[in-house]
Amino acid sequence: MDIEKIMKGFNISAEVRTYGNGNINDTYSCEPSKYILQRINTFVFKDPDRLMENIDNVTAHLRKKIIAYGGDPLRETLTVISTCDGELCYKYDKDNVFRLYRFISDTKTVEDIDKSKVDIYNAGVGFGRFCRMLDDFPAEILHETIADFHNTPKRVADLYDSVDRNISGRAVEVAKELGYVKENEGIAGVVVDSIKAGRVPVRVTHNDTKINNILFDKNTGEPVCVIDLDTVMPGSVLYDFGDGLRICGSTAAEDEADLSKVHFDVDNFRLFAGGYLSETKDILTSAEIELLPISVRLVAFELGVRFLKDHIDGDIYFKSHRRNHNLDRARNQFRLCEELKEKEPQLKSILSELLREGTK
Ligand code: ADP
Ligand code: GN1
Ligand code: MG
Repeated sequence: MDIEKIMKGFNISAEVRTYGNGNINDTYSCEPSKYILQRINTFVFKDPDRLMENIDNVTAHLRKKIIAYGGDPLRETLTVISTCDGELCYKYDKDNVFRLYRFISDTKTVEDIDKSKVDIYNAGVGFGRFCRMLDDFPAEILHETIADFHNTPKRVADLYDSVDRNISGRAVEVAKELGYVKENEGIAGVVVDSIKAGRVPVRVTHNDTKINNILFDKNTGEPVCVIDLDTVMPGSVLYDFGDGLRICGSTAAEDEADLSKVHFDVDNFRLFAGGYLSETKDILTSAEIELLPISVRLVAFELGVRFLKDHIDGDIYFKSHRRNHNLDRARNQFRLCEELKEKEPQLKSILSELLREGTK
């Protein structure tokens, strides 16, 4: 690909280097003028124009809020740089679509294995604040960038379809994992059924709250900016809380293959939940609060199902860096689910304590 042509499309000239650890898009840093260039994964995101429209609208809303409380809008939310033609992304060709952001300096990202106790608390604060700032965002103007993204029963049904197609021939090798899904699929509807019944509200949510989707201040460690806004859509706060904790609560990386290292740490739960609730306790409903403990197992289960499906499909969705990478990820998530099942009563009492204490 002609990188210079892409840079010219944005009217900049820069040295471009691969950057970051995402599973979906390709990210590059641009030097010396500081930008982040991203190739949007059009296999995953079928309509980049609508996706960028969402990001433009959401960041405009956040910018107004940040200015209103006296924050720095160039630091605390993403700034999209338009192309020379005034577009929000540059289409090199049908499959190679790029966007450019201002690089947010003096920040760091934290990968799941490197997280400290302070990072975990601050991640909770960062994602909780994001949820609060979007509480009055007009959800009806958002496009659904991936249909049924957190529809867990649909994810399970899609896995079974992949097993029937068995494109890679791997389905027979994963009978044990498929048995686990069958045995535990009862959890899949716990949030979507509550939404359908009108018990749990739909809000504007991030939908991909891994700790490496926050930029933290390099010096103070405080959460500066929530990034990776491709999946900001109407959804449930329970998926954001659960997704944050399946990463922040785990003692190992999401793809750790040695399952003896994979545990769910209830102290990490206390920290993330404390941070999250310090921002959101006044907006969450009692039905949402009730489901917070089980949401962690629900999202770990959903991700296990998605990784297993991708393994069976022949590794076509998530970036895979080694043999059986997706299978390792799936087993890791199911291992977490098992421990979470035992620990849920403990999580419930921690939440009650936090809410009584006022969540410091
Ligand atoms: P993916 O969707 O592939 O996960 P992300 O949008 O999360 O991609 O970006 C990948 C990495 O690039 C992040 O983890 C972060 O380190 C870095 N990054 C992204 N946007 C910015 C930005 N505006 N300023 C500084 N770093 C950024
Ligand atoms: C993907 O892009 P990234 O790495 O932040 C995925 C998430 C998964 C995550 C698992 C659009 O997120 O849903 O939880 O990998 N994003 C998409 O690591 O599918
Ligand atoms: Mg990311």
